[in-house]
Amino acid sequence: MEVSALQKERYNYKPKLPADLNRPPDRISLEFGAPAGAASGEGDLRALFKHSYGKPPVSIVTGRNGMESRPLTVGVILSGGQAPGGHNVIAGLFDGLHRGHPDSVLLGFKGGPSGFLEDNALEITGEIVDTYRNTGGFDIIGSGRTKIESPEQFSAAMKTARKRKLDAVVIIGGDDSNTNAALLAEYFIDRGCPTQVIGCPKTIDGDLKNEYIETSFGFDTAVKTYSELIGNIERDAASARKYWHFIRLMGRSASHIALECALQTQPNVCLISEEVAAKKLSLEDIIGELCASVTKRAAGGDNFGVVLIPEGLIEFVPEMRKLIGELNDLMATHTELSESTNYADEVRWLEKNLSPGSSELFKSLPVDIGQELLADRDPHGNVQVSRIETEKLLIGMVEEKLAGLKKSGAYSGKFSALAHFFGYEGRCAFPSNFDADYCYSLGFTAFVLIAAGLTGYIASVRNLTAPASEWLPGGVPLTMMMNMEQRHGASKPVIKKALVELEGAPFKAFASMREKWAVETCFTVPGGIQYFGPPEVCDQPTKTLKLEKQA
Ligand code: FBP
Repeated sequence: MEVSALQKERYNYKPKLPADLNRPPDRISLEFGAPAGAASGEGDLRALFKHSYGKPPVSIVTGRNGMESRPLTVGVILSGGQAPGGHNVIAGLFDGLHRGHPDSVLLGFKGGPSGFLEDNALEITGEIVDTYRNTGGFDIIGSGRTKIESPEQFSAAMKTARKRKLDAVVIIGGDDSNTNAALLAEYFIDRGCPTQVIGCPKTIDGDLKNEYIETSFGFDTAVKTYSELIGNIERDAASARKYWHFIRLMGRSASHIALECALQTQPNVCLISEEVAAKKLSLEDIIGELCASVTKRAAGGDNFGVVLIPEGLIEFVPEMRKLIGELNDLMATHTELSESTNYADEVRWLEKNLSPGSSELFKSLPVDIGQELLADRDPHGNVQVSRIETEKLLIGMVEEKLAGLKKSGAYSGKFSALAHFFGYEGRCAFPSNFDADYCYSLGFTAFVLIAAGLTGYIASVRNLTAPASEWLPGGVPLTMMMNMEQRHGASKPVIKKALVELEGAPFKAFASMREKWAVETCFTVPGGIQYFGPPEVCDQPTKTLKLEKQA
């Protein structure tokens, strides 16, 4: 890849580290908390994680540790969707390992967990790391969505770990990948394999967070990138005064991205999937809310506006959830449906096999949406929501309802809508200073946890609304963040996804303003991420994080 002027400057950016990490390795020490269990499912988890359950959380503090410095061989895996800052986790890990001992080796497994199973690795040298510092993307080694599930896969993972004589492997991923990290750590201990396993919290969706993980990395940069684009569209909308922009935003399940973007840009409407599910709102209810904003604004002469839609919305609308669930089951069990390429045949077949309510709903959907709902499933058998153009579905339904209102004389405005989807645009942006610093600190923290001999832990850095020097690094046993959930008919240990809390401060802040935003033009234009300049502009965390910490 060609190197831009900004990239050259970013190579020289020195990520800020918490004071407790910014010391010679023999002055970095660990303080252990009280051994702790999971919030729920303790009995099952204790049985599944015989060796790794009930360990204490640790804080990294300043102090003599008396640890002998020795060269370490560590593997690293990037797992799942790209998130800005992944390269800095690797840079922090690399620098930590080399501060610990200059002969340490870092191996990057290529293309995600499959690279680990197939022992496809690259030695990450200083020269390589230097060309990726503070850059977006995961291209240093690539990523993938393979899950380590079967006994054969666990055994292949152990074979690589033993062959490469790995002291540790760091898995950088979301809730599923970190669940995998916990299972792998337990498996290795059980089989006497000395490789430690450490997780790192990644996902732009922001849904890997809890008491110990304040935010997942990548969320900060992604929401700021989308907010810049939304703000620009808002200004265009207010200038042209002729379009309604319907903007769908990534976020597989949770609506954190849409909510943060709404707090940053103050659109006319932002739908929140978790609220739709809690209030059991139907598609008709949602269209009612959208039309109320359109008609009220039109009455004041404003035939323009901006609507934000979380990509997971479709699965949170009760009747759509039921339809998608039935489609998932039918596609998993009937090859005539999953392998068919003729849409008319599929519709005829579905008419006979869906429940009456779902069949009616399916028939009422535009052909494009029907086809998207029948597209290939992800490796877990779920519909790929990033491929469903919910924004177009909503525009079509709003147009229909407005036509009815026009006939009855209740509306006389003009409605011309444009559809957008922002997702991939934000996943590989240059990490904001926050993500650059946070990720580097996470990587360095992972090194300290490895040097201390821990396994089955996730790197955690807290106190993130304070200046980076006051951040608090540490480690949390992965099993502490787990519970048991029904997945594909079986009870499985998983790290709980953090959805938007309707009682949480970010949602309440939004809910207190949205009636005004729906009618008036209150747009705010945040502008692009600033990498150089005063800290008030360059180093601010998200509004979500600030509101959550204030609460
Ligand atoms: P992760 O949870 O793996 O971080 O990925 C999140 C995400 O960006 C979602 O927002 C989106 O639905 C999905 O990945 C898209 O996946 P893909 O990259 O496979 O198209």
